Amino acid sequence: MAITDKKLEDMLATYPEIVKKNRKKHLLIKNTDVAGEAGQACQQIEANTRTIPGIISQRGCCFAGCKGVVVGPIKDMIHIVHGPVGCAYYSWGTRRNKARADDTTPRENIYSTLCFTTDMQEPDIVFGGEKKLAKMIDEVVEMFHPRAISISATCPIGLIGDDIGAVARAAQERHGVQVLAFNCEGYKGVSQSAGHHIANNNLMEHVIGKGTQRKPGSYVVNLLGEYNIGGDGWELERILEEIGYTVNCVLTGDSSYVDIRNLHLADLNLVQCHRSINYIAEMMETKYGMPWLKINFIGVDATAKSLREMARCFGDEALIQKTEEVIARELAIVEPVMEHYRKLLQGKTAFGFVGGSRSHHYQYLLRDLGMEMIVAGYEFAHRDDYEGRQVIPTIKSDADSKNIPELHLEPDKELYQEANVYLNMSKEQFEELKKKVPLSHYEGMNPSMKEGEVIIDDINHHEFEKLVRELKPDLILTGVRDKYIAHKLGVPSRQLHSYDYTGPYAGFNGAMTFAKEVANAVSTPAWKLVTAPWEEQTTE
Ligand code: CFM
Repeated sequence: MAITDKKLEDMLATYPEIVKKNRKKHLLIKNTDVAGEAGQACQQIEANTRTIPGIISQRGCCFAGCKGVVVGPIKDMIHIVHGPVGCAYYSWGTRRNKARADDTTPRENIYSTLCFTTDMQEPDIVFGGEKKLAKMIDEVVEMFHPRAISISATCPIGLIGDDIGAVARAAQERHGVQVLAFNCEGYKGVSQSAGHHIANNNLMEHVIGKGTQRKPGSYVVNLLGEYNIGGDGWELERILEEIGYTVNCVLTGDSSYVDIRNLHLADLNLVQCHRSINYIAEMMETKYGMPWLKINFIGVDATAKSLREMARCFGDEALIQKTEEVIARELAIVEPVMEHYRKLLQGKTAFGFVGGSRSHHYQYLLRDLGMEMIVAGYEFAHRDDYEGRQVIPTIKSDADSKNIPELHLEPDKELYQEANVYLNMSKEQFEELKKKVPLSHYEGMNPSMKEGEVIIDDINHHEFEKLVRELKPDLILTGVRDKYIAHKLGVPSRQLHSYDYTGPYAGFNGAMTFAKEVANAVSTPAWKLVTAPWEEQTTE
């Protein structure tokens, strides 16, 4: 069932004029005939701008994006949250970035990433928290001997002006352990996306490129923007290693500080989540010349396609052959399972409102099951995640985006190599390759959606409810908070940040898990027993 412009107008009708005008720009019905301004390939959408105060959105803060998403999973560091304990609560147990026990450090008995907070109290806010922070660093060094330490600042730290950079430098000198200071106060930027950028900058400037150990192997790759939620990264490592790749480092799912230092000692960067990590991919291309390839390992066909594109990058016949062998062997197992669930799910519809990449990636997995995501949106993505990277130069920066520093890097005098050298081919071959595979490019969500489907940025509860009522999807791929709204409206959901504590969903094994869980969710009769609010109402 398609939606009309009129219905979307009705949905916005309840807003005051100024809000209506704003929200209209975050919303479109896919129509290939209407390209964006200035001859762009697809319709323009507004994104990465402030949520209107008073509207409940699904976004997080800058601190969440820096500490919670990018830095927090690095397992051989100690992560210090400099702020009140309430902020630090958000550091524990909220995101399922799984990690194997790290038994190569002196802290071999620790089986989890470690995070502490300075627990800023009122006197610390009044008189400053720098001494408290310095003392905490001394204590964690003595007790845990971490390889490195991160300090992430939460809102009050920026407000009172603690100089966490100076504390970090002094501690680094005292202990000979690298201490990274992240000025990722929650209020910076408009969402967690600002925190991704701050984390990317700091890792790029102070960690990446400092190591000297290249792992053995002819095809050494980094997997960027993969956070090992529910073990996704492990499933991908399984497949990649079987084909013959060496996975140098996964950024940052189950990653270690040591591996991140050696990130530049690989042949190719693979980018799974473009939103959170495209800065590092691009900066490494500038500084080291390392090529990057946008891949998507969510979905059976998408995974096979990405593996084939990777093999093409190396252009090695043996690798191409081995890739085909592994794909064939995996498909023999996966396809019958998918076929079984496809019978239950064919023709069903879904909505997807997740973060900054999953609402696109999961469209492929749903299509493997005969399902279609008819309404899709991101919480905090930028226009390039919707429209493709080519729009980046046209995105107007505003006061919020200017708040986040851009690093201006030069090619490294010793380590820079041409991209074709990384991939062991002539320049001509490399130019040919670029025409065939998405090197240094991401096409965004819009091109993969079908005519008449809805794209909506930073959706709120009112719009969510209206769209559900109008289009009655069979499934909603949700965030942490809107999951329960879906349920109250009588629609099953899968929560795509933590996978409702199952997983993995990536790769071939992940697709089977997802298929089973979606089939279970959609076919349970319980949803028919829920009375949606509008079913109780006789008038609006
Ligand atoms: Fe990237 Fe992520 Fe996502 Fe993201 Fe996130 Fe996440 Fe996400 Mo939750 S890094 S943008 S900030 S894929 S934590 S692992 S699930 S919102 S869609």
